Amino acid sequence: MKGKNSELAEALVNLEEKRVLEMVQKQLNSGKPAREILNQLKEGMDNVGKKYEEKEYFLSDLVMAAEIFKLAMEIIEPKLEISKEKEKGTIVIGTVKGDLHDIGKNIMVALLKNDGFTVHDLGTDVPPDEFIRVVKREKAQVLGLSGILTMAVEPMKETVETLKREGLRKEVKVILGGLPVDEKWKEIAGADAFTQDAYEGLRIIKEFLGVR
Ligand code: B12
Repeated sequence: MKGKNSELAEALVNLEEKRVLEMVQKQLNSGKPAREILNQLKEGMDNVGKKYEEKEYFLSDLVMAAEIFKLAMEIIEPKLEISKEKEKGTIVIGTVKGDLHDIGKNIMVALLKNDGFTVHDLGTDVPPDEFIRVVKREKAQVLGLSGILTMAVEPMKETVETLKREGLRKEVKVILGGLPVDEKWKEIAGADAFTQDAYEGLRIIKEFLGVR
């Protein structure tokens, strides 16, 4: 298992677009669950990030890796299990102000939609007021805030504060997602939950809404 895992991750780290896409297709054809394939790609992305941190890779390499990840997602997304049930609940989601990373958020959106939730994806660099405007308009039960940069904790906090000011905090559950989020971020931002994993995010959101 490990060997195969790292082979796909390795191909992404080496920015071998054709190989990555072929391997994703092959694994899907052989019946491997989308979740396992996504985990391998995420492992590759983490290693790309490390190489960038160690100055072995440049920004252009990050962009390239992100591009390959997106193409792989296009192959995987139609194969995600589609729920027959609809109207499980309404979620507003986006990447917070100042942060342009959206690969992880897009995975979360894909999983939620495939599970039958109504999702309003506001994209990246979303100001607090915009989140709250759409939460109100759509009468959303859950607000999902994504942030990958360390500075994202501040706009997350600001967004929850805006929600409070508008008197909506009690009705709307807030979940944080992204690479740096942890218990401490949850406390600072005043959120209800956090996760670094989209499948766990799906489980938590279902728990919030009391659906299966
Ligand atoms: C790809 C990438 C980019 C791409 C982004 C492309 C895109 N469309 O997203 C590009 C090249 C544009 C980019 C730009 C930058 N990046 Co960048 N990037 C990365 C990289 C390599 C991978 C991020 C990623 O996509 N991971 C894969 C996804 C699947 O994982 P994930 O985001 O954690 O998501 C999972 C969960 O967290 C969860 N999840 C995510 N969102 C949500 C939301 C909810 C509600 C829930 C429940 C769950 C959930 O589900 C996902 C699946 O399980 C990371 C390194 C790393 N190790 O992560 C650096 C990294 C995040 N980048 C970094 C930096 C510094 C930058 C730049 C400032 C570089 C520059 N000098 O310009 C800019 C910032 C631009 C900005 N203002 O945002 C740093 C951040 C440092 C810090 N401490 O803040 C990192 C850590 C690299 C590093 N080690 O130095 N980057």
